[in-house]
This record gives sequence, structure tokens and C-alpha cells, in this order.
Amino acid sequence: MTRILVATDIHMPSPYLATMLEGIKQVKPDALIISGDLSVDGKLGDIEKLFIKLKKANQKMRVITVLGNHDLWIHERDIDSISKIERINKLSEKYNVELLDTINRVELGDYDVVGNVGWYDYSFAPGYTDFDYENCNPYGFSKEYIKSNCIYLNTTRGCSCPSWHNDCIYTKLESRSFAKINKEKIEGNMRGRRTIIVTHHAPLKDFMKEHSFFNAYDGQDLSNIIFNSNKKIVYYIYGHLHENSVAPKMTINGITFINAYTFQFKLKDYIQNALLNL
Ligand SMILES: [Mn+2]
Repeated sequence: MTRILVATDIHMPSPYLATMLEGIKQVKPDALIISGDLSVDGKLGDIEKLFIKLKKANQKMRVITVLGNHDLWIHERDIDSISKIERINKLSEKYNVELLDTINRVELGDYDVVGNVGWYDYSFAPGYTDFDYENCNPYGFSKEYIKSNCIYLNTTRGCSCPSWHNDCIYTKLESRSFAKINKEKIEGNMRGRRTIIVTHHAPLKDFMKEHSFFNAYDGQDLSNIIFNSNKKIVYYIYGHLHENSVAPKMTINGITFINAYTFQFKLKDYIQNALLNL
């Protein structure tokens, strides 16, 4: 039997890290799977701290992760978000962390684990135009206004528009193409064995509690991959929605979908709900 703990949206520096580390010590899992957003604003130092603490908590435990939108946010030394993935990959190799954004597939007992950040293609909030999204303009703010108010990642408290809305400023990616490529990679990396898919972004619109403009940034519809009976998906681990998914754990057509975010609040909940015995 393989014991897996799941975690998501740790957002280092994190108030949930202590709970997770205690959970790891008590459960002694064979592997920890994290569905992205390791950091709050993409600082490599914060990601490195997380890797060090996880390895310290249990040296034998494998750490398998994807990145999240916050991890792809760029700073001065990052040319674009793709180069950011490469930099985080180097860090992952140093700490023996298996980064699914660059590794196609890893094996866990009889299971394959595939995935990546996922991303959004704007299809989760229909009814708005491309112009609305591409100009980050839900409130009629100009792009210049949002840039001047929100570009300083360290002073988000003074920011008058939601920072998570500004991926189009903080990341250098063409969203639709990136989402499409990541979707194709996931499909191409499955090979008919029992599979765990991991993405940061949500794969089904039905998981979202609310329906608004901002849901465009929550994910993209992967139902045609997920519900293809040849694919043998057993678990789907995702994040990004924090406490805003309809249920942290739900089974649809034999596939268990897990967003472990709320389990991380209390040690008892974490140990009970975030542990999978394969
Ligand atoms: Mn996120």
C-alpha cells in the first residue's frame, strides 16, 4: 500500500505549514502531492524554504508538485513565466522534488501521476469579451490604473483591486495557448494505467460556488479528458479555489476530486481527509 498526503495553496510564508508538517510527522506518508501555489508571490527563496522544511519533516517522503499561478508571477530576474518554471525546476532538482510541470509522469505504486499548473482559457465566465479580460478591466479601470496600483507585489495591502485578478500583468503568458498546451500534455502523458491527475487550476466549472467575471481565472474545462472512460483516472487533485469550491472532496463517475485547502486548517481534519491509501 502507498500512503499519500495531499496539500494545496500553501502560499509560503504560510500559516498552514505547521499543520502540514505535524501531519507529515504523524502520518509518515510515502509521498506528498501538492497542487500548486507553493508561494504567495513567486519568490524562489520562499519555495526553497518550503522544500527544506518538507524534507526535514520526512527525508524518505517523496514530494510531487505542480506549480500555481502565484509561483509563475515574475520578478526582476525573471524574463517571462516560462523561464520562471525552469528556475523553479532547477530548485526542485536540488531538493529532489518531483515537479510535474517539467516531468511528464511519475509512478506511485500501481498509479501514474500526471499534471501541470493547468491554467485558464477564460471559458469559465462566459458573457464577457476578450477585451474585458485582456485589459484586466472588470470595473472599468484602465490597464494603466491597475498597473500603477497593483504592480508592487510586496504592497498588496495598498492595492485597490484584487491581486489574483492580475495574472495578465504578473505573468507573461498567452493564456489560451498556455492552457491548451498544458491540457494536451496531460492527455499525452496518460498511458492507460490507473492515474492521478494533478493541476493547480480547477478542471470543471461545476466546482465553483459563485459565477462571475473572475471565475474566468479559475480554470478550464477538462471534462472531455476526465470523463473519457479509457483514461482510468482515480483521483484528481486540484487547488486554486481555496475555500470556494463546492466541496473539498467529491466523487463523480468514480473519480474522486480533492481540493485539500480547508483540510489544512486543523490537524485532525488534515490527517483524516488529506490521506489517501492506494
Ligand atoms: Mn492559485
